[in-house]
Amino acid sequence: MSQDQNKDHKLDGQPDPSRRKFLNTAAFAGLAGAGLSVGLSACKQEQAPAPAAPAAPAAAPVAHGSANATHLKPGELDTYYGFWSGGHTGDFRVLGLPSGREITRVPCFVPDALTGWGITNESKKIMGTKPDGSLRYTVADTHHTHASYKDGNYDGRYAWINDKINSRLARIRLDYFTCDKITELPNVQGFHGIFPDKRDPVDPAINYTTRVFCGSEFQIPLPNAGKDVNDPSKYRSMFTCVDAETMEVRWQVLIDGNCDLAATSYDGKLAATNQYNTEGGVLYPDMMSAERDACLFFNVARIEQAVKEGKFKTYGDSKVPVVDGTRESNKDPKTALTCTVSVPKNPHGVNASPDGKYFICAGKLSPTATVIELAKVLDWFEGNLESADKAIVAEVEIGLGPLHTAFDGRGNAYTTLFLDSQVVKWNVDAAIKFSAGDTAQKYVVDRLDVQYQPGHINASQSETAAADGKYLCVGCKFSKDRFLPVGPLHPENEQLIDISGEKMVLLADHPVRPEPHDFIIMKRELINPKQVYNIDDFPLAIKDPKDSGVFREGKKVTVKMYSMAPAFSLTEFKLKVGDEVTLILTNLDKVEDLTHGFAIPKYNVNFIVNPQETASVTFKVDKPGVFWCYCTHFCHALHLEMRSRMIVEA
Ligand SMILES: [Cu+2]
Repeated sequence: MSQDQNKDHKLDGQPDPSRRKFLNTAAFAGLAGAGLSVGLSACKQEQAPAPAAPAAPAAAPVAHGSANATHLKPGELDTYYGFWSGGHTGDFRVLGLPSGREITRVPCFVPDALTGWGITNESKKIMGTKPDGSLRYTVADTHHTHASYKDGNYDGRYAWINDKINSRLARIRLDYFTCDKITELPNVQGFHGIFPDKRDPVDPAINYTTRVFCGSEFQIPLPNAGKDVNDPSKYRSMFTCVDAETMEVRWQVLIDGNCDLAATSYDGKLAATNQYNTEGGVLYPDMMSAERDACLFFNVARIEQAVKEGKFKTYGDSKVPVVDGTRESNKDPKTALTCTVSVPKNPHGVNASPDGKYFICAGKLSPTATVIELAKVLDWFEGNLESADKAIVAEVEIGLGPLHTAFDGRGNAYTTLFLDSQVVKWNVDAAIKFSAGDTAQKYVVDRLDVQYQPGHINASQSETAAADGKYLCVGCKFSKDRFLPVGPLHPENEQLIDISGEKMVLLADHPVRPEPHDFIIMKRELINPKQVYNIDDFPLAIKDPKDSGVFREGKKVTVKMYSMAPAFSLTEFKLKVGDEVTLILTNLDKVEDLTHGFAIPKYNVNFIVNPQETASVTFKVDKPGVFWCYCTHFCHALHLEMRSRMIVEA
């Protein structure tokens, strides 16, 4: 273990130097019940204000660290998209950066009152329903979002986001910014990290994302059907591969320990997850008993070959092939599907450096970052490295509670320090030289206080071959005094930092409803959204005005309508109590930004149709009377007059 060589960077109020060593089980167990008291007290020691951003001279071009950097004049557009997870709200947030303005939210896992997500038949089909047609789930916990790659950079096709509660993966089409598929992973609980592959592990012609890897944190009995519930030694977790196009689960790997975050190599050959509970503990102290946990690597090509050769099992009702990635079965490197590289105590976060050479794991309960050289991991799989831990090329102290790492493309890494309430900028090459014995290397370049207790971090284009080192965002878990008080529930604080110079400069705070977890930031020119739908993409579309009308087959009624500002095609439609109605609405307007809504009072119906979009709802007619259906989305000077009478006869 190396020593912290940056003594001048140490903060005041560190009475006990040993505190900067491992937080042992006892120390951390003392926190149980006290919540995050260590984190908060660490923060109190460090209330020194962040360095103020120097004011930019009037009318000068925006300089490094300028407060003006985040201010856009009216009508100016941001230069980056930020894709954020919505946390408990179960959606996908789209921000513009550097302004930090929230532009939209894409509903995925949880119903949304604006768009009618979870109300329309089309969205319910994607979300999944019970036999009675009601939604299977109405809660979610989104954590991680990542986007598809081509040639090592984002290609603007898809983004993915996970739901930890119900182990679901949603895909967002980045042409329309809509969720088009949701997959529930079998055999796992606590689905946490995701990462798309960056190219095919075998076929050099496939230089874009074809798979999404998913880690699962919670070990469970397999199959999880009521047996072995009192025998934690039988609890296991799996690493899952989902097909990026079909969104079907391709395969799973049974492993020792658990999965946390995920990362993929630029050559497509390796995926990895950091593991914080290699002990397989069920109780809190058990999960922290080992001094070292791991970064577990998956040899993707070998796993797929094993699946092809039928070397797999299935569990319970699931048909997904599960290969054996446990340590016991993978001792011979030349045939191993997995490779375990040890990492100090309960690591959190594994991130791929933009030069493609390293994965970096942060220690969480150890004040260290571990740098693993991927070429050496591949050497191990070839039988040319005497032990997997020889792939570790640096393990350096960077501060207390390191969690996640971002990159600037200039050889520097930026790691959040949860307990220190800081971001530390450190140089990867210097850290490697330091670990190799050159103790004159000053690998820590800068430290910046953040407000407060940072978790996720990401920089513009960070985990791409085009990392540009302009902006860094930090998701602070606590905001405390940074915003107007709004009662007991505090927003979180998303902070924007300028990293274009040697020193980091804090530019802006943004409140956000809890809790966003992870995010990515990409150049705006990589995304090409469409403004108007293609009417042919909707099988139910009412393309010809004369197809509008009420069509009855016994008690089943189909109401076909179209909208064209400022009118619906039917000024009224008649139904009878007891009917089962499917109402289909096509928006025939082709004008950009001309969206209509459709609400039915007392029937719990409201949804929108964007230009050239079709949506439908199905409901039982159970209340007689007159119901004024109206357009809920402002569309025209006569928007208030845009109505249709639903007349229900008893
Ligand atoms: Cu309207």
